[in-house]
Amino acid sequence: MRSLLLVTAILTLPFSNALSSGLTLYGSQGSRSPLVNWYMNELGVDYEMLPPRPNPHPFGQVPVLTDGDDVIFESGAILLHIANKFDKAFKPSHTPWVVWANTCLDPICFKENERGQVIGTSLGKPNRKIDVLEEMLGQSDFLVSNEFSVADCAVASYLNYVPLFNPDASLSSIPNTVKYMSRMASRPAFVEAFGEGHAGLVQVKCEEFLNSSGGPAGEKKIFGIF
Ligand SMILES: N[C@@H](CCC(=O)N[C@@H](CS)C(=O)NCC(=O)O)C(=O)O
Repeated sequence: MRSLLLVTAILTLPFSNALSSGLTLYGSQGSRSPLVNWYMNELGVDYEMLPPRPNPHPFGQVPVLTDGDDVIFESGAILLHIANKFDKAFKPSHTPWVVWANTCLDPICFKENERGQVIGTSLGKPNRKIDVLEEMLGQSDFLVSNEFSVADCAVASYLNYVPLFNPDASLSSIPNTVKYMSRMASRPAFVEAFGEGHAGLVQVKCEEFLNSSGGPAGEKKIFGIF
């Protein structure tokens, strides 16, 4: 009887490891919080997910993460907190990409009006930084040391929002970046975080961009299976 009670107690324990990790993420799939979900899914970190509001962000925004009593806001800061705490492969050379995504790539990907609404994108138009990124992604599948890292979570998340917010944008001038976007969107942890709709749209748009990029015909044909 005693052991039955013990087994019952164990089986009814809250198996949401979220309770044991002490991490709570506030956000929703329509916001930029999924970039944090993506990274935590990749690492297998458990967390509790709560809706965007009410939340403890000082400006009421999302994403915001609580770790015990600590409140961490700004998506890049959240990624770096998770990296420091849980990612055994985290390296100093990943940090600049996370900061770059928030400070430099964000305004390239999203042109906003004074009310913060996205009204366009500069991605796909001539840009010195994107040209460098395009060249790098022609030589490596990932941003740092040819291994998936938090750097990719930060950068690819922003890139992959572009087709969602700007359905008319053309990225056919940056095929290596487009292939990278597609590779990242095919990762199961990405699909789980952003949702099948978002991931599927990225794939469809990437295929369109590559088919109109004017690259060699053979390259167009193999898209989708690289
Ligand atoms: N730089 C911030 C931006 C946060 C942000 O703009 N969040 C949006 C959703 S993606 C938001 O909460 N908007 C509602 C508001 O500003 O009240 C970050 O990277 O976390």
